[in-house]
Amino acid sequence: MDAIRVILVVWVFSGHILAEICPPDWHRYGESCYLFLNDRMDFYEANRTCTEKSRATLAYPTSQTEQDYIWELFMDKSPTWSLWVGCNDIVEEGTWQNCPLKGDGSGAYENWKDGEPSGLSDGDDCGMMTLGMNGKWDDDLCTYDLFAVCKLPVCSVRLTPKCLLRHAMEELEKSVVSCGEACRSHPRCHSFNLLE
Ligand SMILES: [Ca+2]
Ligand SMILES: [Ca+2]
Repeated sequence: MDAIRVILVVWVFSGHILAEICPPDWHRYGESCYLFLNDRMDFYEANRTCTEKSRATLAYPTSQTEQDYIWELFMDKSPTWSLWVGCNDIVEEGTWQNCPLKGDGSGAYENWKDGEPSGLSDGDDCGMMTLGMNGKWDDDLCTYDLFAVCKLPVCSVRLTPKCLLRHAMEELEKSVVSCGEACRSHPRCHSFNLLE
């Protein structure tokens, strides 16, 4: 039984705790979880890999702070290649999915390099954060092998509280409040952990 070390308790309901967590090895930022894919792969395989992992999607930032966070995740790996951003105009040339074009009036976040997406040649249909331009977006061939980051919303799970009091497990099925009360009843208990 693994201890869940970081739990954001947002709600106590019917003796259960609603906790928001990310899968193991994923990074939490805001209300989302992120996973860096260590192997380089083309856009299609990167998408497929994200979908196979907890039904995630290829990450595309919707704010500058999220762009910065994803970029930092990437730069921590001392990369030598660029990173996919989950935007493309594969279905219809010039109609971009997930990423708005400059000045489209939507007000949605975009980070295109000047003059991009250029779409100059067939197949320049996939967005990437370019290493040489500090993460600015460019459209290029979807068949390049690049790094990628998957994203999914934090998972809400209900936990039945079990208390670890004074290094002894006590299963208190009523609620997290029971753990607090049990701790208070022990003269030397100053805190308790919740185990799943
Ligand atoms: Ca294109
Ligand atoms: Ca381009």
